[in-house]
Amino acid sequence: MRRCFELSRLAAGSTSPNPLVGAVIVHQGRILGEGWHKKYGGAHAEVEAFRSVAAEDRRHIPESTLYVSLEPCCIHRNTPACTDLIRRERFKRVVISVRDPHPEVSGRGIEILKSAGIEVVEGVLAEEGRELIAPQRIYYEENRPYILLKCAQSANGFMGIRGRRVPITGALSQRLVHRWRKESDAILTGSGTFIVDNPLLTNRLWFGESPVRILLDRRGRLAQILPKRPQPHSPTLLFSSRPPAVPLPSSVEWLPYPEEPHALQKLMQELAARNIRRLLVEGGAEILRSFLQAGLWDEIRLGTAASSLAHTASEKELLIPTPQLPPEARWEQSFSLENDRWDIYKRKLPV
Ligand code: AOF
Ligand code: ZN
Repeated sequence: MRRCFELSRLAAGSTSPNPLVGAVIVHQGRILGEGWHKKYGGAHAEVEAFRSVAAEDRRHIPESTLYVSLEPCCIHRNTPACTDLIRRERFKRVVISVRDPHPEVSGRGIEILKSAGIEVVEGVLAEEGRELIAPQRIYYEENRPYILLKCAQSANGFMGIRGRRVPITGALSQRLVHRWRKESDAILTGSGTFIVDNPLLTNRLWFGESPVRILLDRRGRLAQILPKRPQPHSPTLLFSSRPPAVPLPSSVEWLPYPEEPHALQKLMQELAARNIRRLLVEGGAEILRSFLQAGLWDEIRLGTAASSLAHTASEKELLIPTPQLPPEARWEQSFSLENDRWDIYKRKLPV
């Protein structure tokens, strides 16, 4: 099952709105085939694993176990139902980590296999399996994307200096963040950060694609600025309180910033409707605070540099302190990268 998880993650960032899924076919302790769902619309993990089995090994399948990180699907959408393949090839046993949260599949896939006389085991490494499909679970349960807050701070706990672009973490951390961008469906930032840092918000330092860009512009300042700056090709959603007075670049779509107390929730629903399942929030402090206050977060990745932020006496007033971590933040792991330390916190998922 661990191998299934490992395989599934090779497609991080490419399967949305579908989950990451990995599958392994085992016969008498020998792996006959492996596969994972590589891209949305493409073959499912079970099919990929089946196709990878050598012709001379096919005869062993009725005596083999299929390990799969997610309950096999029983609906024909982009691809035929995996339960059909499993029954047709007469697998002996199917070992599953977790049920598919898709309401048309959940539990039905397992029932279909069992009624065909196939032995089914579920719940293997279920905690990790659940974690893998957290974006899909959150979509069905809360109608929003999985929200990952990224934050970089100096050793003395500041994210920067108001109005100035200050690098905090190092080059390797930057590359890692680009990897996280690739693994996300969308990346979100606020107008303050956009104006001061002028970030491209694309993935340039890791293989793979760039996410959709989302700009939150509560004060309606960005429509004027966007056409003056070279824009990347990645599609951009500009949520702004004011309709643009000037033509926007063709890659930019304007959407109204809802004027209501639960604006951020509304916005997350809009993203969910657009098939965004993993959202990376890259500050600034004000945006991070809004997400934290609204309880709209699942994971926090906090990078801390080894050095303190140097500033002049007059800049002291302008230092931006890191928002406080919420009490529900549960530390999960830490690692070092050059001179930076990264701490990963998660909000415990309801079981
Ligand atoms: C599996 N194995 O590898 C994946 C599954 O037709 P689609 O590709 O849009 O898939 C729709 C359903 O399949 C949906 O329930 C989704 O959760 C599940 N994904 N299922 O058996 C896989 N990716
Ligand atoms: Zn399937």
